[in-house]
Amino acid sequence: MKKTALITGATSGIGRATAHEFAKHGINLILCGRRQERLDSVQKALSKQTIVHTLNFDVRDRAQTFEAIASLPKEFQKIDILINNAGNAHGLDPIQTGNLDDWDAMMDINVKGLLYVSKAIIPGMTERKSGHIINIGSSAGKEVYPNGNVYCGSKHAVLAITEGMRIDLNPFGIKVGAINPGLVETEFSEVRFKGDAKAANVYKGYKALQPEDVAEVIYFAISRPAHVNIADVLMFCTAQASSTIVKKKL
Ligand code: NDP
Ligand code: 8X3
Repeated sequence: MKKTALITGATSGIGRATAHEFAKHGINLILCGRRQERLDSVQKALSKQTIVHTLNFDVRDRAQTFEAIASLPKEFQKIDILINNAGNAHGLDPIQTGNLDDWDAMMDINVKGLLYVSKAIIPGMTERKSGHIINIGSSAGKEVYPNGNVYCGSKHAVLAITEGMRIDLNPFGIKVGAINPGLVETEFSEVRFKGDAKAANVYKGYKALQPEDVAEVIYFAISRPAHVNIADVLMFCTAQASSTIVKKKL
């Protein structure tokens, strides 16, 4: 029987690549994001391979999130796989000069948004006593780097929440895991630097992970046999050794 996956942040980067990877394997898709034209174009591209439904909502908005998920047509209501991917860094500033709006965005999207989406979907999984949740953390959730303060805090929170989910959902046979990439070449740095030209330099001089590399690992995790749960993965591009050590070809 075909499975259904809901992917947040499916309009770009890792989420969009995961949608493509899942479509290749015939998984039914619920794709989420705020940019409707992007949702439409991903839906159009993947509809030849699988059935796709899109949901436009801001994960920061609790009511919108619950309403969107409650609005799913019958054939999409049984969600087998949840990929909590929506998120970004906003700013890269020392704690003493950090911007409060950036801090709110990171905690509200990366942490509270993930919780709202999970809260809307987990009851169906516990009722059916099956399901699989993958939270997209980060190497920043394992290692704090200079000026990363609040983003790193949000991703450490994602890891703690992942572990908590795995413990609490264990009696229901629900799998929970985190995939934690290092530098991935997506729109992430454009968002972090708010369109500033320095975003273009982040992935220069070495080959960063590509979103498809992460999508393949996510698919690996969700395609293991029933008794296997990939609990935690840290993945870097070969040039990266830690959050602060990247071998550039200069
Ligand atoms: P992108 O900027 O390319 O994609 C971010 C996605 O999140 C977009 O689809 C965006 O959709 C969605 N999103 C952002 N804010 C909201 C919101 N308020 N409500 C709903 N959706 C939202 O970045 P990545 O693909 O790189 O990031 C995906 C995840 O991977 C994030 O959690 C990030 O922290 C994590 N990550 C990224 C790494 C990297 O180096 N790129 C490394 C490690 C982890 P839309 O704007 O349409 O709403
Ligand atoms: C994204 C990777 O190193 O910019 O989570 O924090 S990093």
